[in-house]
Amino acid sequence: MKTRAAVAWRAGAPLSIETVDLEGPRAGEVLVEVKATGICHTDQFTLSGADPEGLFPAILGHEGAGVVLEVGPGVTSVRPDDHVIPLYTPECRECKFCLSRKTNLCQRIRSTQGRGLMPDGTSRFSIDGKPILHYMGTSTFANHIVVPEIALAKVRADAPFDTVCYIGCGVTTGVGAVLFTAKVEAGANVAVFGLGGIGLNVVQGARLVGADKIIGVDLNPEREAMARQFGITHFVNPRDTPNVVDTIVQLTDGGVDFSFECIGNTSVMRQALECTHKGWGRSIIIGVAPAGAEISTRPFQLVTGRKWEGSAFGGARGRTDVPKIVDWYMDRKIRIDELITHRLPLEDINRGFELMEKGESIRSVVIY
Ligand code: NAD
Ligand code: AHE
Ligand code: ZN
Repeated sequence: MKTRAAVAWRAGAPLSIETVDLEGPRAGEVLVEVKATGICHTDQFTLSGADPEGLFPAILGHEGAGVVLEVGPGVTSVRPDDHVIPLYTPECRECKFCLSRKTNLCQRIRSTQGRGLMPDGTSRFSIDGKPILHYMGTSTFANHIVVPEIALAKVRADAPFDTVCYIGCGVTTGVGAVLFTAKVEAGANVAVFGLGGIGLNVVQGARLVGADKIIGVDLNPEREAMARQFGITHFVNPRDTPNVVDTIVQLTDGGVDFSFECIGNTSVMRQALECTHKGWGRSIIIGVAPAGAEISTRPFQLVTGRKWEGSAFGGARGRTDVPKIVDWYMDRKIRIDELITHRLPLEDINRGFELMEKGESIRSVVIY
């Protein structure tokens, strides 16, 4: 079939709207009509050329929601008309990683996914017979996609596509990092570095579990008002204080119990670790740093009991946890609507990237 997609021909160039050929689903695969997709900072990171795994030409996008149109042979867990969220972290429930119960990082299709290919080593997208690569196993900047069955969470049909698409990455990453990775307890003090599309979801996760102080840190003063609505109790702008770490340590009688880095800046990652409490502080890295970047701190920070950790897709097991997160949104336990600041047609997708780069949006969503 033919579909419309925003194609990334090369790093650093704007996306180009094209008519693309899409082959139908093979065994274990599913054809999905994408109804809406968010634009995440990771899409911008890959498009910029800073991602070591970034391959071109490709169809980016990994924060979508849509409807199943057709299933390939052997598919049993979804059927046509089901509403689904594509998962860049699949859940096969059979690999060593899934069975360990220690991680959400299912590795069943990771190697082909990282090469922009379907599990059989081929692409379903092409233009004039020339293959176009998939991205993160999802490619939600295409109106129609083919994905493996294990990379689809089936969600309730009354949930609106233009908001729950955000659960495909940002919401789950932020809320999940608090609930599933850090398991923040009620009464804990928390610092969140970066109050964008991910950080604000960390903030609302911290509020959900009953954190005490929630300190938001951002260079953009415009972020404070929205972050207060979502639960921060204190706002720190690094431009207004000589030492962010000291400021947070003083606010919390020795440091926070948990911190989250939601930027991808290795200097900030160090601050995030060092503002946690001696003896037990835990700092969770969520931000994605550019190729070749390294983190550093005095080992003494770890000797004295702080822990440096990371979280991908919020530690969520997609097929199991994503439908529950959709329920939390529908039951108004978490908020999404206010975070979707812009809605755009596919033709204007580059504007969504500009808004993010200028710090004018939290999430832009493309509606097909
Ligand atoms: P965003 O652009 O919406 O937000 C980033 C925020 O950080 C902005 O508000 C910006 O003003 C602030 N900021 C930038 N530099 C700063 C600094 N030095 N000090 C304080 N604040 C600063 O981006 P996002 O969509 O929220 O993504 C954040 C990061 O998380 C990105 O690196 C993205 O790739 C990554 N990410 C990781 C995962 C994961 O699973 N680990 C999932 C999604 C996104
Ligand atoms: N390709 C980058 C790594 C990018 C990365 O860490 N991606 C996160 C999701 S970001 C979503 O917005 C992730 O899930 N990582 C786990 C994985 O297996 O990729 C690089 O540095 O090579
Ligand atoms: Zn993302």
